Amino acid sequence: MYMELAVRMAERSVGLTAPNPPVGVIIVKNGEILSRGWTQIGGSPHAEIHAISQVRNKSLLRGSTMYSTLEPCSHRGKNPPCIDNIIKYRFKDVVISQKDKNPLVNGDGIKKLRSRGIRVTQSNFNNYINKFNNIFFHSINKKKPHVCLKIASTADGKIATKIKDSKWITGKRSRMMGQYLRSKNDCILVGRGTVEKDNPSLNCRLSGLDHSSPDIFILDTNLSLSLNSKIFKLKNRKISIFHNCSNFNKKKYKKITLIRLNDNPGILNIRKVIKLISGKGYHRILVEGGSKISTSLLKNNLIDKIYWFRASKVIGGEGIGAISNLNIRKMNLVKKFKLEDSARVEDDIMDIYTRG
Ligand code: AOF
Ligand code: ZN
Repeated sequence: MYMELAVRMAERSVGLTAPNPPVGVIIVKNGEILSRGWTQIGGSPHAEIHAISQVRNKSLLRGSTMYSTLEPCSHRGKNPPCIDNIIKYRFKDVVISQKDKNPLVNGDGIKKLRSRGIRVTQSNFNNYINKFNNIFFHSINKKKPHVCLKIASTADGKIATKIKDSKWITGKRSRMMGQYLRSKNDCILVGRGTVEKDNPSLNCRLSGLDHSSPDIFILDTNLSLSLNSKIFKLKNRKISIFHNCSNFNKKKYKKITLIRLNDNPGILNIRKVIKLISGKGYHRILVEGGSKISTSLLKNNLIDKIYWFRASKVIGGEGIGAISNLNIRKMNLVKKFKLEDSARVEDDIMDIYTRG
């Protein structure tokens, strides 16, 4: 039960902790919860320290049990080692759900706590928390971050009319869900076309979550995007552009980070892009279109999850499809997904697919 609560705490911080993973902690003594903690914005302080800091009378911590969704760290990074405080305040037990597969920790936290007489047990809680932590492990160890694609289309899978009119396809509530998704990811990735045509602000304006608009990555092969778009005027947003240009006016891009890929002219290698984003400490990427980027991610089997919002509207064959040509001729070559969930959202349907 306590680990389940710890998971709830970790869930609070999903999308806010990059480059660190979201961790949740519950501190218990004699069947009573003393404190709760979760990894704070930007990854500091760690969940254990957040939980400990909320117990005013530190002597209460002596003999208590800490439930953590991840092994407490033993290394000194941006934050001091969590185990130092666990030892200092004389915890009796630490229950973890998983070892931290970050090579800097990887069982060392468990070993050091045990060497100081603290009992450490691993309660392999359920697949849910493993899936949760695995996103971080895959990203840091294999440079394979979690890629979630959001599509807002008509019932016949179109994202715009033939003259590229797309406002609005889905309803207000679906668009609010879209904003919530932004808050639960470490960054947003979009193609140049989306910025140019939709002129989105790509932020989360939901009340109480307006501090959780993630950093933005744009693919703009030839750096042809006009800097008059709305997102370049937003305050406090970190924006990076992947491009493939050797000649451009650097001064124009004052606050924007430019990342040049030395690919063939006119092409950006999406595999490289995803790896580079992961290498920068972003483990959950939300892709918000358009069809070019969605198609190339699908082709490369890089999509882990799709949130597909489908309005009760039909545009017809000349509209622009959510996904363009994949050149698939046989059914055994189609891209397969599992339908994880499906819900009605006003007059739209939200289907959640996971990697098949
Ligand atoms: C914890 N509790 O809440 C989190 C942990 O650079 P640092 O010092 O912030 O350390 C980052 C590493 O710590 C990160 O890569 C991951 O292994 C672990 N994250 N550890 O004890 C936490 N978020
Ligand atoms: Zn720590």
